[in-house]
Amino acid sequence: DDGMRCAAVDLGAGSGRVIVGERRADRLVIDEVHRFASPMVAGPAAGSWTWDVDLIEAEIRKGLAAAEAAGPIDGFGIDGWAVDHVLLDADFRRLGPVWAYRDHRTDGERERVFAEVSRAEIWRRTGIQFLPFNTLYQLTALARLQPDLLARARHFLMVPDYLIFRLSGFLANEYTNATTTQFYGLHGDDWDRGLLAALGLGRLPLAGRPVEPGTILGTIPSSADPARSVAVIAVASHDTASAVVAAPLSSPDDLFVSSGTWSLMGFESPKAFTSPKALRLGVSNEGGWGRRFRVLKNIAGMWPIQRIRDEAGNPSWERLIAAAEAAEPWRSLVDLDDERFLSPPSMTAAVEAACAETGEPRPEGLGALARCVFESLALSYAEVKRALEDLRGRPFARLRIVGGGSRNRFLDQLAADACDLPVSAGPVETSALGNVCVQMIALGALRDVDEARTLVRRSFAVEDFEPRGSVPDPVRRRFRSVGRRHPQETQ
Ligand code: LFR
Repeated sequence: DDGMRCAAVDLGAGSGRVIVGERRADRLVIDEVHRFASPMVAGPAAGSWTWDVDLIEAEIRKGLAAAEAAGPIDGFGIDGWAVDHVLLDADFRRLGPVWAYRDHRTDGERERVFAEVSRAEIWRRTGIQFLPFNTLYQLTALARLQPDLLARARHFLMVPDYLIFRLSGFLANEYTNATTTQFYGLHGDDWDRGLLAALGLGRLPLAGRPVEPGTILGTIPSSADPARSVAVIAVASHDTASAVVAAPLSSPDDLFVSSGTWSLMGFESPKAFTSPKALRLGVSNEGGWGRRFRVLKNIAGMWPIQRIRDEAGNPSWERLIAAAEAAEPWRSLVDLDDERFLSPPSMTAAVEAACAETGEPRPEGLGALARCVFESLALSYAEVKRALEDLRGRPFARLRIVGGGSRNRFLDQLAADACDLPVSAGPVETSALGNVCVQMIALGALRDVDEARTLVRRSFAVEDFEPRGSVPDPVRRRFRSVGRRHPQETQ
């Protein structure tokens, strides 16, 4: 299987890339053949956000052509951010815009749903964290606001499923992404049609049971050489699921953070945690490759600092991080997981307002603002680490930070300090790597995820950070008191 080449499309909320992964002897070599911006686009109403999926599709086509121009490819797969979906009519035409999960339509929707079906019941059935924008609430909002669209829908697809359909004609829902909808039933291991029916969504046009990651959907002719065929593979199409496939986890005591727009902190487990305690701690049991659950929590991630950077006129990351390093430590703290930071008109103003409300000093200047955000993020990591340890009843021994955010060495060190754990940072392109690995498993070039991780470990260096033990207890206490953490815990 030496020389097998797979093209991985990895879609982040903001940018996408097409990467070719090639097996060369005992190494995996990757080549980024195309990268493009795919920002959220202002939608028809105020505070409304959508995705330009036509642009994303066109960029993917360019990327695949570039991949094939560099040599024949054996397979391709698409992974991307979760939760957002596409509805198609009987003629396979898209119905309405593709709403982005930060759109304000779902504000308050969760609470309206709980009046029909309780949180405890939804939790028992799905084991999924109550994010305000889960597909479930997007669909109940749609049923309320634009019932005609739902009535005309004949196909329901998640965004990566939709793009696979556009590129190949194969229609399928993939399992890992399906679990993020919050209407995938943990117990029946299939869509939870009963839950949907109880919420007036009984006619949502779901195809059969979602396919497993690693399913070869079929083949299409290569655009470079029509005599060759390319396998179209349903990978672990949720980007976080793909990232975890390729995260170089080497012990059950490894804790991961998949660091991108969001920071997803968690661990792998053969069983889901669905106790009332798990509900109280606000964790999620997302589906992973080979039915290994990703027991994790969404933490704000890089989004707030990306927004602040934009609002400051896009200084380089180097300058921004250097300014943060030069600012006074532990001066202003905010709870970035407060939902006010999901989609505010100005992130800078939102941080300043939060500081004013909790009596934290106002961060003066970009360095202080960035430091406040990085330190608050690291302290969130520490809180979630504690919650996950409490849940599984065992401490973690190492934190593995993977994904684009792992390049931020300042934050890696803060994470080590706040979590009091050694940190290994990297690889950066883990989602694309996991995408490639699942393709290679499907095509028989890799045995399983364990072999994939061994290959990743051999092929990509990681950087280690030791904790310096420098987070004073009063800082941790202050952080807990500024946080109106996990609002669902109080309901
Ligand atoms: C990360 C991610 C998270 C999901 C969020 C919204 O890119 O996929 O796992 O909670 O985006 O889809």
